[in-house]
Amino acid sequence: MYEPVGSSLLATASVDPPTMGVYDASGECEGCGPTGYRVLAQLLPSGSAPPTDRAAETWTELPVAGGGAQGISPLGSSVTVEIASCPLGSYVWLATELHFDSGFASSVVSADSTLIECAPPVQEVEINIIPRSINLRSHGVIPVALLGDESLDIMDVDAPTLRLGPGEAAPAHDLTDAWTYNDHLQDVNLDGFMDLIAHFRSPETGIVCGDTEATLTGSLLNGQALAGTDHFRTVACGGRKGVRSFLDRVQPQSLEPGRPAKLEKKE
Ligand SMILES: [Ca+2]
Repeated sequence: MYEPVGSSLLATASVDPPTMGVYDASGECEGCGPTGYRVLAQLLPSGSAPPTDRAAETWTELPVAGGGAQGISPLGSSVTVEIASCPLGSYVWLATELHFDSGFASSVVSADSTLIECAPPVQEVEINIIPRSINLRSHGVIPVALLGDESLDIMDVDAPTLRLGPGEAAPAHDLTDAWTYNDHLQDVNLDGFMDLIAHFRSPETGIVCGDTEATLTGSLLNGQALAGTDHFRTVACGGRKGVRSFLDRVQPQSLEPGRPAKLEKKE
């Protein structure tokens, strides 16, 4: 029903066209239904019951792309509601307010059309992939420093959620253990803000020869996502050994131990 787009959320609400009435000779409409509608949105804390306040005037009008809250949309059409930001854990309720020739209805006619959980935007963080050159043939660990600063208290990071690279490698060490975690804290750039150094097994990161950057993702203890990217270069990738290493990765593994996988020849 919704999809996050950057830091905004989109939702769609629509109203089915009612049976229209009949205009008489004087232009008066007998039994005419509403001619349009607009959508209003309200933010409520997570777990709240549906809004009971059905007075449209008291609802916050969040920006609605396509004119929903700003104008009248024809019945049967869809309206996209764009919420630029909302507090963590809050919900957005959409309400439909019908429009008649004489103006908007005095109250919200539908207050439970769509329920959307708000997701906070991803917090950009600064990371430092410590080896500037990565030798993928070494199959070692890649230490990555997540740098704390004015906007990131490193203690707010949910360290076990950190993942590196397209393979989303998890930390090689058990950062849920308090002693292990403390061993990984260090102010690596001597700026007075504590940093966290996590290690990732290079084969698990999905980093391959020729890659020049990798992204560290994870979340804060409050659930907000974080992400940071750093650059490096891969070494020992050229020559026959490099090609061999590449083929080792792309060839399927044999299902039977001890027997190498073979590519089937087409007849
Ligand atoms: Ca630091």
